[in-house]
Amino acid sequence: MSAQHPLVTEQMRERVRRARRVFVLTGAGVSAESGVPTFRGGGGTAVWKGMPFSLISSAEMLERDLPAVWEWFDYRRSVLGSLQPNPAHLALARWQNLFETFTLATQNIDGLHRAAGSRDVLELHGNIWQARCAICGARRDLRAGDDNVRPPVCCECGGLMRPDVVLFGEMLPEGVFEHAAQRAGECDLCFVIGTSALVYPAAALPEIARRAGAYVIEINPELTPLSGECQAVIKGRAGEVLPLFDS
Ligand code: BV8
Ligand code: ZN
Repeated sequence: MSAQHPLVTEQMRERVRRARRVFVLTGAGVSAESGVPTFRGGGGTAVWKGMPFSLISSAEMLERDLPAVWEWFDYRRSVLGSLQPNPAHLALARWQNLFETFTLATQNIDGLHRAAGSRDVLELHGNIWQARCAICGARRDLRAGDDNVRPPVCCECGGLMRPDVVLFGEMLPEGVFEHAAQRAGECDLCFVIGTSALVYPAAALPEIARRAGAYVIEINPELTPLSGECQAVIKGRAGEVLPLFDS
C-alpha cells in the first residue's frame, strides 16, 4: 500500500482490500482535471446563446430546433476533441480487473472512460461521439467519416440523425439504467465520484447501493446532497485521490 495520506484512511483501504463487488458512479467532476467544463449543479446557468443547459440539452429543443442542438454538441465536441483521460480515469480502468465484479456507470458523454481503457462502461446519458437516427435508431460514429452535413442523414432509411445522448425529458437507453441499478443493489462497495447528484434517475444509484447495505465512499472537493448518506466522504479531486488507493 502506498504511503499514508490524510484524505484516505486505513479503514477505507481495508474496505477496498476486502471488497468483492464494486460499483462506481461518475459525473463531470471526474473529467474536470482533463479540462472538460463541469455543469455546476445541473441546468440553471446559461451556457449557450443565452439558453440554460437544461433547455439546449432538452427533448423540447430537439423538437423545436434540431440544427441548434447539433450546433451545441458540435461546439462541445470541439472543446473535447483534444482532451485526454486523467489519472482518475486511468485508475478506474486499472480497477476493473481487481474485483470479482466491477461496474462503472457514468453520466459523462465525453467518452474519456473508454479512452482510458475501461470496458463495458454504462454510459447512462449516451456518448457525444455518436449520432442516432431519429426514425430507425441506426447509430453512426461521428469520428469515422468527415461528414459535416447537419443534421446528418441516416444511410439506412434517409431519416434525420440526432446526437446519441440522453436529453432532459428523455428516457435513458434501454436497459442501461436497469443494469446499473441491479449492480448497485448487489455491490458491497460503491464509489460516487465527481457528481453534484442532482440529475435523476442517475443520482438514485448510490441510494440504491446504500439501501442494499453497501459501504459508500464519495469523492468530491465539495459536499453534495448525497454526502450525508455516505459512510466516507473524501473532499478532494478525483485525479489526486483515486491513485492513492493503488496497492
Ligand atoms: C428522465 C447529457 C424520464 C446531455 C444529461 C426526479 C426529480 C426531479 C427531476 C426529475 C426527476 N426525474 C426526472 C427528472 C427530470 C430530469 C432531472 O433530473 N432534472 C434535474 C435537473 C432536477 N431528469 C431527466 O430528464 C432524465 N430523464 O427522467 O426521463 C422522464 C421523462 C419525462 C419526464 C419525466 C421523467 C434525463 C437526464 C439526463 C439529461 N442529460 N447529459 C448533455 O450532456 O448535454 S444530464 C448532465 O447533467 C450530465 O450527464 C449529468 O447527469 C448532469 C451534470 O451533473 P454532474 O455530472 O454531476 O456535473 P456537475 O457539474 O453538476 O457537478 C460536478 C461535480 O463535480 C460538483 O459536485 C463538483 O464539486 C465536482 N468536482 C469538480 N471538480 C472535481 C470534482 N469532483 C472530483 N474531482 C474533481 N477534480
Ligand atoms: Zn434511419
